[in-house]
Amino acid sequence: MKKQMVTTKRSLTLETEERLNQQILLEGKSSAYYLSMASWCDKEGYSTSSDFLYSHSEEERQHMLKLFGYVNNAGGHALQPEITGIPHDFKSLHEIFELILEHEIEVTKSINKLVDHCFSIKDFTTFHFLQWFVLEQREEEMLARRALELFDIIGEDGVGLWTIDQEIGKLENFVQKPGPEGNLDSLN
Ligand code: OFO
Repeated sequence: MKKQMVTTKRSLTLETEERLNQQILLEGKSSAYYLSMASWCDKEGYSTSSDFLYSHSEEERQHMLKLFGYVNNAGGHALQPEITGIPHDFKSLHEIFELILEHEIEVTKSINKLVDHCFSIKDFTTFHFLQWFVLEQREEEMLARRALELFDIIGEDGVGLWTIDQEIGKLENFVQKPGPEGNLDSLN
């Protein structure tokens, strides 16, 4: 078989590659987590929340693929993550959004650590690439907080839960997303 010529010269350090692969794992987990939540909502009849979470799961997969593209284009190797330990059962719709907010806060911390690492080693290319994720996390946390506010404002009694489910479908209208190629203009 013909041997491929691969240059090992690159700016991306092995440590940064490893950290980016850890972030890939986290984004993959987010996608699987939200898929599991979407399925639970579907089964329980929260159809709007279910649609919202199916599409959110897909969005997380796109976040993961954005990192795949960056790592491989920088001369590294993006690794398909092994994802285990995703729960399938949840107590309530309210619990789901509590868990989403907690999870997104963890993702924000992870992105911040990654950005801090890149800054400390003067890897400004990766630092710049990650700014899209920094802004995205602000939106992700806001979305989960808005969802939880619906429970406080509307209340769960009577048709409350049904109304909350409907309103969750409108949440995407509140947030502006960074552009697909990391264009940050829409957020400024
Ligand atoms: Fe990828 O933003 Fe949520 O996790």
